Amino acid sequence: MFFGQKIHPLNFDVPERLIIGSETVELTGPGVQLRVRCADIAEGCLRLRFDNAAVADLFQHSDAVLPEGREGQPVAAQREAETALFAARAGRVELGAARLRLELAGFTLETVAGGIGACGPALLLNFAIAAVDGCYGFGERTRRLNKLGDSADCLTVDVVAVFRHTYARDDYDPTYVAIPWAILSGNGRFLGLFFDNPGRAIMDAGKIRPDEFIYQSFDGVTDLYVLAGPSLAEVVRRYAALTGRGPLPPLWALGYHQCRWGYQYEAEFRELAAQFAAADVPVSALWYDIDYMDEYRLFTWDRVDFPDPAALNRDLQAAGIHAVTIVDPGVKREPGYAVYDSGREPAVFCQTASGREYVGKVWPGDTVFPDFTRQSARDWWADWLADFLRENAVDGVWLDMNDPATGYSRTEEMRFAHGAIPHDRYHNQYAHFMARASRQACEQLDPDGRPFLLTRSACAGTQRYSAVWTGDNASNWQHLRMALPCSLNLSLSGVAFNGPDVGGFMDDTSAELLVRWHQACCLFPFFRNHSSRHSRPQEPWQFGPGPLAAIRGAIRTRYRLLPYLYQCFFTHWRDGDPMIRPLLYHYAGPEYADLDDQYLLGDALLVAPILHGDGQGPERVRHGIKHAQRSVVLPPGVWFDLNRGGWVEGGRTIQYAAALDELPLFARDGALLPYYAGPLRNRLMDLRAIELHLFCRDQSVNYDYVVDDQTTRRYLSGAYGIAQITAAIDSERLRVTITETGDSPRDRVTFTPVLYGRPDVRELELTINGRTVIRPLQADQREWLCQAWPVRI
Ligand code: MIG
Repeated sequence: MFFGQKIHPLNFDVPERLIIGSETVELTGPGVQLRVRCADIAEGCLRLRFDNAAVADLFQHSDAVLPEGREGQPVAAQREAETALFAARAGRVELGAARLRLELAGFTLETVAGGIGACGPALLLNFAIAAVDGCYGFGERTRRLNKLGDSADCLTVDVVAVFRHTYARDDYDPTYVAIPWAILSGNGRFLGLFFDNPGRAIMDAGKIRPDEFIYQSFDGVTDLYVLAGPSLAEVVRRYAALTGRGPLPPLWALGYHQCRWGYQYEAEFRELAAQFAAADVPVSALWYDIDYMDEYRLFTWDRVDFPDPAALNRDLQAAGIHAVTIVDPGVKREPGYAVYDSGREPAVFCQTASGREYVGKVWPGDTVFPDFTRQSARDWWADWLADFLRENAVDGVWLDMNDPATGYSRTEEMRFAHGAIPHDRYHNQYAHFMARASRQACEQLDPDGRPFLLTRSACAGTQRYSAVWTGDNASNWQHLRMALPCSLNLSLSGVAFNGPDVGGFMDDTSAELLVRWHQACCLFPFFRNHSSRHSRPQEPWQFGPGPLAAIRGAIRTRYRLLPYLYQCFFTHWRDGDPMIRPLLYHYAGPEYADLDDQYLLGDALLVAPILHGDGQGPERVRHGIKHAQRSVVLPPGVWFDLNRGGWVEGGRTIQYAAALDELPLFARDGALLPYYAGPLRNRLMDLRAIELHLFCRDQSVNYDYVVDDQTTRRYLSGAYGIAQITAAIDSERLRVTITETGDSPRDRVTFTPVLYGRPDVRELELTINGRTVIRPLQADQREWLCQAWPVRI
């Protein structure tokens, strides 16, 4: 088997007969015996379960769906001529012997003739998609946002190990993350298909056969969850409700992170902190890659290079910098090494079919792998990890190599539950259970705190435990451009908290690429500069003062907007909306179907970064300075150009030229952007003084600003308040009201309005929690900006 190979639809046996029971429909024929059941799961969500008689390992589902979504209410099958009909609450399902028709929220999807089949334990579902005009989701993918004409192999792999010679291109498949989730669009409506099967599966959206969407699992039971729209937001929110929304991280995790494979000595970390201070660039965390360990032994430090890691980390913390360490799953197989010894007796490691410890070959040499699928192994891991974090004052956990990477040892021989369960069932979920065990460690350590974890591999549902970065990219423009659709589709696939290695991991970056990468991703949920030890160093100051100033500008933009990023994260946790969104999340029209070189943060901020280098695309010389030019699709309405100042008419495509230190950024009329306005000092920032930037030309503003403690888990039980903010212009007067409700002390945050309005507005009427003041507004010389007004009243 090599990648790119598929099962040919012609090799599938197609059922010929339909036997309708009360809750079960059997589809049978030569070589095929399938059983289909339907259940109501939640509002707008139904499930079809496909049991295949040829499947030996009858596992029901992966760990993707939250426990409350796993049972559901069986829907009775009714006979209607030659068809079984399931009238589920979410929609209508018609099942023929080899035909399936779904109708949910006005979206109809039907298989091609003979579109249900089996080939031994493999299942085939083949839908006609001639009327479908877009396909999104697919988890972490290369290439473009719209997956029509593309396909996805849902198998987690260590990309660079597998695609050693081609990783720097934009077309590898599979990736580190496997999420068999597709969102189809047609006629302005959307429908979601989540094929919950823990094993490998392929989705092909018209690549091998135009106008056909083919799903094929290789084994096991497939639970097809069908999620209704009609809007994209509804589909995405339902998926998030089904598989879990990302919990809030600590605020510092939303800051800027600096990492590099190669940082190796205590002095280097102290030097880095000093360099960030000297460069006047805030940084929230420094990361320890594998070289901190004693010969790659988990939960150890090289005591020559790091004599006292706890003291070092505490010193960093005093400067507002957090410490994150890499943690690989592989444990060095070395009798006498305490971690290995302690796992042998309770047999926490994966075994082969005959019960030997499964041995891989990774960084520490011969390596064994905890069987995270078992609670006892998770407990063992959580104890070790919690002790390690506590003893060394480590704040965050970085989970790598959990695809799982086993080096030259055949991965398939690794089995679970003392060798009883074959590899396939948990391959894609290995990282998921590792993340679950690691989160357990963090919660053990600090039951009321918010852990921060980052993982490379993931499957559906992993967002409940960890953020995801998109793995080893390369320092080239193609990979920068790809970072947008990749993170956007991952965002549409439940993993809101994600981002790439900024600057590129493999190969040498350049000054221009590094700057543009920082600009493109400075408003991504996760923002970390990371590079390989074999590449040219790429900390913000490595290319001299000009590029440093541009990078500093991008990083500052992020810190200024930290309150907005935090609000977007809160919205994700509460409602399931991703933080970054393709424009089609909010705007309908063919011009958005493929648009993936610009994105929205929340529903208010449009980011259109420069994604090409000198000489690669349009450019313009202004005031003697070279500007890279790009087109920006501005949706209808008026937009405020935050880079240059001034309102721009939307509903059209404009050309925008940006110098190296410019990032095209637009706020929509009617938006509110909460800004941090104090000094930027790593994580030592007080978010209780907030500027409310009100974009109010023709539209009024309506915004819920969430107030909580930003550090504990009390928000989970509703301990947060909401400041309801409205702003409207009434002839010469701007009327702003702020009313705090909910479970949080009032008047804890000071809000200062800043109006981006019209020059004829002369007066501010401000009401905070019932108290009103009226003050004259002094217009700035710039006609659109009115003076900020301190508002503690
Ligand atoms: O075999 O720990 O994706 O971020 O720097 C390489 C060293 C192992 C792969 C990760 C990368 C990390 C690197 N790791």
